[in-house]
Amino acid sequence: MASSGEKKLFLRVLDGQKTSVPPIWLMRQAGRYLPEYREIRSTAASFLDFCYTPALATEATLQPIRRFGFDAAILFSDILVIPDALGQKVGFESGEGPRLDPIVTAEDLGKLNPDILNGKLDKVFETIDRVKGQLPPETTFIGFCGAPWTVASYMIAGRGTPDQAPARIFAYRNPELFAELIAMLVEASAAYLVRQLRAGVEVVQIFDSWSGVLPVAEFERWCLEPVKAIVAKVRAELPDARIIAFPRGAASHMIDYARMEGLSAIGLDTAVDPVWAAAQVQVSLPVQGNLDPLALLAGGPGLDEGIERILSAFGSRPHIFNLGHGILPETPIANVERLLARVRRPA
Ligand code: 1CP
Repeated sequence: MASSGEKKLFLRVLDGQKTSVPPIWLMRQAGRYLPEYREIRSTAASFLDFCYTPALATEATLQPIRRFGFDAAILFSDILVIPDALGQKVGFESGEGPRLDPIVTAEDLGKLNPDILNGKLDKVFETIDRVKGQLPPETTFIGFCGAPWTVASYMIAGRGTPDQAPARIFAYRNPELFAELIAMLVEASAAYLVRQLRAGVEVVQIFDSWSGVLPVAEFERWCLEPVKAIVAKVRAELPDARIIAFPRGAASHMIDYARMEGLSAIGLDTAVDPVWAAAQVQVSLPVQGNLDPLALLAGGPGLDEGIERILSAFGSRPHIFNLGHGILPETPIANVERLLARVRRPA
């Protein structure tokens, strides 16, 4: 790591420092809005093959850094490599998203192999090793996993859905079985994040992309408690681990997430009012977010106003600039350039 005098901008903010210009990266910053990604993507038979080919995953991780010089690179992979490594059948239909053999019965669950470090993810760790050697010295390296509820919701439904209804119904009807699945994912995710950190990522983000669909009791049981358990397990092994949590759509429950022990930053989704968040989230916890991906896609004055609102709300606290959810494939490159120029303009 760089000596303290030259600690990376992103890490300074995660360690609680307020900086005059916030570090910036974008969720899903590698991907289809980049022509250079589309070009290499077409060389792999399937999306999972792409993720498990270190040369390709390394290149996809580095592409947005080369083009834009973001302050952080995020490992190119997917949250669904966990079910894949557990032994569930996972595939991606081009243009339509993931398809998994759904978990329906106790027997389906019993067939999974809870040992996540069984070799299946070795190519991911090899990618981390390769990227680490090629990142510019000022760029921070982020690893990630999906939160147990979010990953479980795909494991039960077998695909993306508008509101994760299949997993919600399953959890109401079979709470004990669902709790077993969540417990398995807590263990697997903690082991996976520790292994990523040991391989060379400097920060991990836990994506709870579907935390916003649950009522409060279920939110506490299936989102908050499992993520708390992961954070505690990772920190028990690696006390200095830096961990960002992103509870998308959690609305005011976001505060419960933000108060959990051991987080380094909280990711805010598009709908969170930055002024409200600046007042509610303890100043000691850095915040990350939360420009509307559609404002970035649209460009123009709407984009400029959105950027200014966020910069001004978080101007006096540690802040990492990001979107409130992933960048959309139709986003013009010029708008990303404009965003960077505005965020990084001299104060
Ligand atoms: O066609 C393609 O190239 C595949 C599209 C794609 C990409 C580029 C998928 C399929 N996954 C990814 C990469 C990815 N996914 C990254 C790494 C790159 C980066 O951020 O730059 C990350 C962090 C993810 C995480 C991910 N996958 C999440 C959590 C974040 C979020 O956006 O909410 C989720 C929910 C997934 C599942 C998934 N994988 C892919 C798709 C299309 C989906 C969504 C499925 C759905 O709900 O319909």
